[in-house]
Amino acid sequence: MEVRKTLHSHILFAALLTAFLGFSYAVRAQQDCKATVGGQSADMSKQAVAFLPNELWIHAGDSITWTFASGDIHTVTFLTVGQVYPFDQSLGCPPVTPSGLPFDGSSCVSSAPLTLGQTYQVIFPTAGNYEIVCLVHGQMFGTIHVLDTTLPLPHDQAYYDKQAKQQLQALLADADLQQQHAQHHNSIANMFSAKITPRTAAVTAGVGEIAATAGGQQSFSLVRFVNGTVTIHAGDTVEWNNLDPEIGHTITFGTVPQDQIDPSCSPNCVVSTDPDGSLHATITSTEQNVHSGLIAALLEDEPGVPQGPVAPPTRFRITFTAPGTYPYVCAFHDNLGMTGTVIVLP
Ligand SMILES: [Cu+2]
Repeated sequence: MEVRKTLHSHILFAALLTAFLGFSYAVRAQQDCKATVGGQSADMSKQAVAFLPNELWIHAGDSITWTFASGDIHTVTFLTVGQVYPFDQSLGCPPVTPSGLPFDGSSCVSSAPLTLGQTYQVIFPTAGNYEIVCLVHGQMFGTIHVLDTTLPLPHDQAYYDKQAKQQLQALLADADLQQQHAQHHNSIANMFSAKITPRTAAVTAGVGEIAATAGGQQSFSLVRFVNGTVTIHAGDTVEWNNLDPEIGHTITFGTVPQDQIDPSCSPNCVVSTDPDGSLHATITSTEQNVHSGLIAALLEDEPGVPQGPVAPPTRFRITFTAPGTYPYVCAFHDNLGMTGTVIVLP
């Protein structure tokens, strides 16, 4: 009974699809390929910002179901050729489209930002080569090759499963190297900062690295404040920077504000700009809420996009005047455990 019902709905679906597309559609077994979006280490500190794998070959009429595998959010999005990459990921391409719709290049489809355990399916009725993008991470993309049903497929599901696993391992394996890299940068930052302000401590908010396959780009991110617990004396300044080419972070003390992109400080304090472009706040009490806004490594230049000012802010400094314990978080990644503490001694 149930089998017949399923079969019936499949035939009905194929008939509807044929009618919808307006051409003769040979009814054949539709394959559903499985792939993964993102991946992470057990403690969530290491994030693979990648489609895994990021290149697949399927037949026209087949579908792909992506399973999201990280606490960090991503989208599965197919834009049309010529469409501008949208700024607000929550709006979709726009709009956010339901799982299970066809994409043939004529109008965009996009999941909402999704996380661990959620799935999203897209059907590809028309042969062609399509780019898959993540609206959260500009350097996370891949290619879907949709071949005519008469052509053989170069790989099977077992191959893609193996590739997904290998690519995930390769990205996450960079972690130890990157951590050392960050610690090295910390000592360098200390040296340079010491020339600006006596007794300046430095913290790296995240480290990342971009990798590529022939089908697109993937990246690794260490989503942690490296040496995030610092002990200083009243009057000292701590400087945070971000060495991740892909992911932005915040340095947030107290309540996370509504506007997470722009810097803010309350009550009775301001975030000012140092002569070198760095943001700078002074905290006089543990009761104050200080938010850096988005801190990122300087963005790459994009062909066709006019040269803008040096943006976004790449460093955040706070001068602490009162002894006490000051916990802080990254407002974007506190769910992944990205936290730190500044201990201010007299
Ligand atoms: Cu973060």
